[in-house]
Amino acid sequence: MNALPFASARLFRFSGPSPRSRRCASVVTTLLAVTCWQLGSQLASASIIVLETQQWAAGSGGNDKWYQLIEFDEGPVTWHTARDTAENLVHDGRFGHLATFTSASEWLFVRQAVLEPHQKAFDQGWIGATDEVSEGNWTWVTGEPWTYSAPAIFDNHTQQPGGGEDYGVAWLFTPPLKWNDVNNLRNPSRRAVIEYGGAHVVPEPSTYAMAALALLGLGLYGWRRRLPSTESW
Ligand SMILES: [Ca+2]
Ligand SMILES: [Ca+2]
Repeated sequence: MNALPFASARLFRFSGPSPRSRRCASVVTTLLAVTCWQLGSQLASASIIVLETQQWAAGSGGNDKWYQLIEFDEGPVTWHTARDTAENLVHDGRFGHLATFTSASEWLFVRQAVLEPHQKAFDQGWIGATDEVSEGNWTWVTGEPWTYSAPAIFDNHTQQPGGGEDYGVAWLFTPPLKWNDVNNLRNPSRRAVIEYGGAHVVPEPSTYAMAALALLGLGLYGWRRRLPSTESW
């Protein structure tokens, strides 16, 4: 038998309780804390830029939901990519979806508070409207009834190269802003309008990171407490 296992055991025994190992444990704790914090931030921000976030407060006659205008870092995307991205975003503990407007007051709030501050010529943002299943029968991604459509200037062109115009955008031209129908592939959009509604469903990703950090900290604290103190040597 070679003596390496014994030597390793002795090395561990003597290096554990030294002041140096305690400093190392502190450094490791700090590095892991920073890593967890950064991971949480990255998960929360993904590959989008948030241009505006506003809550339609109940105190102002709203529904307490949050609305965002986002921009994709890497350029225009299809409606389906925007839809899937929206459904993986979380804000205030609520999942997102492409925004739906079922009343004049909801659209007025989002138009004025979220979109008009970022209006831009020849720009547009995906919203949660589509007639991809049945031409001319517009629906919301959430399944809410199509009860309000006054801002829509849909003409349902079907002769465009690459198929028809089956996906809704908020036209970010000069006010009053409208909803237009565009072709998914020919007119991809760099922006999207997100709505965070309903009950709180999941913690923020950063909350998971903070919980992991807390557990890690407790584990390291327990490990350090189990080490013999320097004074006993
Ligand atoms: Ca809505
Ligand atoms: Ca259409």
